[in-house]
Amino acid sequence: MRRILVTGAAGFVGRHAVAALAERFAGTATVVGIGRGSFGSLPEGADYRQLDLLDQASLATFVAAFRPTDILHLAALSSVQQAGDLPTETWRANLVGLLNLAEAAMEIASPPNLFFVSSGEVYGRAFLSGAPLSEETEPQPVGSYPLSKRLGEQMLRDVLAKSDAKLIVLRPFNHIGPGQDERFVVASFAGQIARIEAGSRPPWIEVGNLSASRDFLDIDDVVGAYLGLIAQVDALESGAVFNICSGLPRTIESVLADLRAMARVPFEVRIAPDRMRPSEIAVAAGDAGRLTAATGWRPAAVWSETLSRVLADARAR
Ligand code: A2R
Repeated sequence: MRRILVTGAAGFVGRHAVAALAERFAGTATVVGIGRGSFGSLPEGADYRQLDLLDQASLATFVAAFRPTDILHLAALSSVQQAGDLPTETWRANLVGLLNLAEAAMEIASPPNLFFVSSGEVYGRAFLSGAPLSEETEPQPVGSYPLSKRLGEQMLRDVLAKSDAKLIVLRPFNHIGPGQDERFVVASFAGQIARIEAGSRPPWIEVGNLSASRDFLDIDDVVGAYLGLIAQVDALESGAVFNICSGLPRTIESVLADLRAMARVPFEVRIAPDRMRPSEIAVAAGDAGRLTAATGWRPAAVWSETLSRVLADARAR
C-alpha cells in the first residue's frame, strides 16, 4: 500500500488533489493531507491533520509515524502579488517550510518520492521571448514568489542528493477552477460578476492589466497531471522537471469577455490602478510536450465549461 501525503491540503489545489487521489488510489493507497486551516468534510478514503510546516518538531514526528511513500508538496504562499507584499512570510513558507519537510522525509528508512509543486513563474524574464517555454529554458525568476520556487527547486536538488528520495519538480502555469480565492484574476472577475448579479455591488468591475496573455488550465487538468506522474513515478528519473500548461496563451481581456458573455447582467469595466501589476511579461506560456510524452497527459477540459463552473462557484458563495 502506498501512503500519499499532501501538504497544503486545505488550499485550492489541495482540496481537489486530496479528493482525486483518494478516488484514483482507492484500495491501493492511504491519502493523508496536512495543512494549517481546517478541512471540513473529508472525501471518502482521505484523512487530514492540522499541522504547520514551520513547526519542525511536530512535522518530523508526524512524518516519522506516517512514513509516506509519496509526498505532493503544495503548501506555499501561492500568490505572486501577495508574496511581493509579504517577502519574509513567503521565504519562510516556501523555503523554510520546504526544508523542514525535506529533512523530515529524509529521516524515513525508505525515502519517499517528493513531488515538489514549483511554478511556471520560475521562467520569469525568459518569457520575454514570447514563445511557449519548455523545461530546457533556463529560468530567470524575478520577484519573491518566482525566486522562492526556483530556489526551492535548487535547494531540494542539493539537500536530497544525500538521500535516496526521488525528486520530481512540477511547474504548473496559471490554474483556475471552483474554490480558488479572489487573489487570482479569474476568480476575482467571477466573484465581482456574481456580486453584481446578486445586487450586492454596483454594476462595474475593477480590473488590472487586461493586455497580458497567460496560459490557463482547468484545475482538474492540473490535478490530472499530478496524478499521472504519481501513478508512473517508477518510470521517472529523479530530478525530472515537468511543465504543466496548455501551450495556448489567452489575453486577460479575452477571459473577461468570455465571462461577460455568461453574465446575467451587463456591467462596466474600470481599470483600478492598485490592480495594475508592473509586469513586463506580455505573454507567459509553456510547452508540456515532456509531460505528454511521459504520461500521455493532455488538457481535457472545455474552456467554456471551466468558466461556467468558476462562475457557478462564485454565485454559490
Ligand atoms: O495560509 P493557509 O493557512 O491558507 O495555508 C496554506 C498552506 N500553507 C501552509 N501549510 C502549512 N504550513 C505552512 N507554513 C503553510 N503556509 C502555507 O498552503 C494553503 O492552504 C496552502 C496553499 O493553498 P493556496 O494558497 O490555495 O494555493 P493553491 O492555489 O492551492 O496552490 C497550490 C500550490 C502552491 O505551491 C502554488 O505555489 C502552486 O500550487 O501553484
